[in-house]
Amino acid sequence: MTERYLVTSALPYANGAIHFGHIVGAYLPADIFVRYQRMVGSDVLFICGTDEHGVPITINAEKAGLTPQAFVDRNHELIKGIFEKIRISFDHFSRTTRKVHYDVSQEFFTVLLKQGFIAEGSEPQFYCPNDKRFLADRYVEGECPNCGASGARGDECPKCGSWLDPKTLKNPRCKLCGATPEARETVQWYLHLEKFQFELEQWIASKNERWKPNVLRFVRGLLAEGLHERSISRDLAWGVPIPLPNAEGKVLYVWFDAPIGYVSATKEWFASNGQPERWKDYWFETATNKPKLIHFIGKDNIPFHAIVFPAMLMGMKHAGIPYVLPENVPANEFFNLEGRKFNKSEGWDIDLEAFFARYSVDSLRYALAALSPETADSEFTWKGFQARNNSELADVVGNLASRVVSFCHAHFDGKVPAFGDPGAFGKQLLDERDKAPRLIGSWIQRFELRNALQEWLHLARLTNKYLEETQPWTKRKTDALASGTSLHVALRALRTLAITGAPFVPDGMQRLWFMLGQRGPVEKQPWDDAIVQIQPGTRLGPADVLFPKIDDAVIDEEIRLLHVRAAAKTSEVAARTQPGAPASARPRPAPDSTRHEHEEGARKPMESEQNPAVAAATAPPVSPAFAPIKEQIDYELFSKLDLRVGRILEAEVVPKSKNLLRLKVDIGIETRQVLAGISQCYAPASLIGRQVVVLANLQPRKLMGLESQGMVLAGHLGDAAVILVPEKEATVGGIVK
Ligand code: B3M
Ligand code: ZN
Repeated sequence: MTERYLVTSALPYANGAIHFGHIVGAYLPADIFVRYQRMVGSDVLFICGTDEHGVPITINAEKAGLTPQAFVDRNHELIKGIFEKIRISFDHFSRTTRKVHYDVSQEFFTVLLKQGFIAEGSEPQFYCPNDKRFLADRYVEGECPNCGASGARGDECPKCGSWLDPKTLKNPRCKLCGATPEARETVQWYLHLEKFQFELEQWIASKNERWKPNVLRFVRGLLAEGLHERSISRDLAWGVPIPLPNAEGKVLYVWFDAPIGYVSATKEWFASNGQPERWKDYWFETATNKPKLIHFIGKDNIPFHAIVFPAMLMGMKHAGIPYVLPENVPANEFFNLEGRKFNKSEGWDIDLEAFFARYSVDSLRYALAALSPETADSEFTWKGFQARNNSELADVVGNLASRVVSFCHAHFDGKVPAFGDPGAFGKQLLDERDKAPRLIGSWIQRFELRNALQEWLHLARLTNKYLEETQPWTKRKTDALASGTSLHVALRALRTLAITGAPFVPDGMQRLWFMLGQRGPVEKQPWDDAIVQIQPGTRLGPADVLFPKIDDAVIDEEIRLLHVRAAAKTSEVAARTQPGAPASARPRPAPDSTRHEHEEGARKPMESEQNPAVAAATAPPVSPAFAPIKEQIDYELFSKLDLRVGRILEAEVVPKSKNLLRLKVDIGIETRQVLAGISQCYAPASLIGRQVVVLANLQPRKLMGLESQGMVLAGHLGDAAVILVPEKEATVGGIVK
């Protein structure tokens, strides 16, 4: 039976560019899953769009000097462009500012209100007397009642990830002006989640085993705490208006309307295809129609996709509208960049334009899928990216393909050679090849892309091993049939690799497909045809380099640039927060431009960085730009310093430290272990071989349990440290004076 799937990826906020963390969380895994489903012949629809409401958007639009609409228009295009580049194959990519979305959202509200799942209430909310407005969500900031971190917002704490009730914030401040807000009574509408507690528990219990353990754990935790009503309206001008006469100036909370975006986008898609009723095939569950709804998201979106939205859908069902509940919510964990969270405002990110100018989409898709944070947080490292590309894609798969195909061109007339006796190893390889599509497919079906790729790579590795053993290159002169048979077996395996690799690395696999003399789009091949034989005599396409290698120097430069950019941002922020800096150079007292709670740096932001206006008013004078000159010393005292030119031999991060590197430095006369607080500016590997200046007669000191035998001289770039190096290569061990 053909399965019917509606696959969604979290609607990205139209609030700026997206980064690898989002891609690996909600978009790439969904795309791979969908491409696979298309190849197995499922009836699958892949839906997404931009989430265009909410306070972060109004705040950032204001900051950019744009209307919210102009701001989201721009970001919608930006985000859409990125998805196209990464070849995310949505069937439809919509927006939550379309009319159809307003209509569907208001319908949900009206139905749930009628059913008594939404009710009106009134409660005190923060109101800023200066700005004369209610402070919804992120317009108010304070300390988190759970973890104590500062910078918690009215709705969420970026530090511990908890879902907050603004009333519980400690020391609340207005995000706009820094004033202490007061509580004022205001009318709101509440979604009574507690009415779904039992139904949700039953439903979640039925998901045992089939859901990822990390998601189940999270959802069970929320259910165990007990659900209660949540306000789903806000006093704002931007959003879907509450469709009631007494609701002037009130809009739906963004998290109420956003998931409805999946429904409205589906509706819009079919309406634009002249089939206005067909959206129901994907959203309504009946005796004869059982669509499977799958939400791909990052872990910070779990409560909304596994509790709130299912509750809303249940409420619609109670009204006789047979919405289907999610079949699965395969949420991924967080994805970091070189040990820190992606954070654009801290310069800790990767410019996508620049990235795609240099590297292929395939290498990115492959590396991200292979590193995907399926069960635990994981990270993108430049070296890891290079290793995946060079030693897996290029060496194992690309090289195999070009070796085999070029040899056939050179010695078998550019055709698939005849097939003789493959021998025991050949039989084993063909056997494994026959099993591979099913194995790879079942991993994808279980959302385990890393395992799927391992299986794929395993087939390529085995093929390489087989060629090493059978040596068609040397056998050609003595036994042409045996040589041809080995190549033939390898070509069969390559054909299987092309089809089963297509959901992951679509461009490379299309080129491989043509290299193998096959026609048409590889993604249109039925998955099961991955084991169809390749016909002897088939004319092969020209040999091609499928996956170019990436040089060490290129990667070292990326690492260096990342650190330089981050340090520059740090010093920019530091400079702007100096009391002497012109007011125009200071950041406006508005929030950062990051889209996601978890993007904010691991580092606790300085008070002055979060809200300079507050810092300037309340903090004691901050350190001036230049420290005063210290007391004079005579030459004799200076000459007591033993400064020498050294060369770094080894460098590694000191585990658990904030910014320490353990260096081994050759200072001519001996080798020293020196600890230096410079890891914010340097990747350890980029330091090896570089010259530094070492204070060699400083008393040894223990840091983090390790002895530091001297000091490496450094200057500062904002908060970070940069090493001082001789202008030209100097003699190692030479005295500095
Ligand atoms: N826009 C949050 C996010 O991008 C939110 C998702 C909505 S999904 C309905 O992580
Ligand atoms: Zn204010």
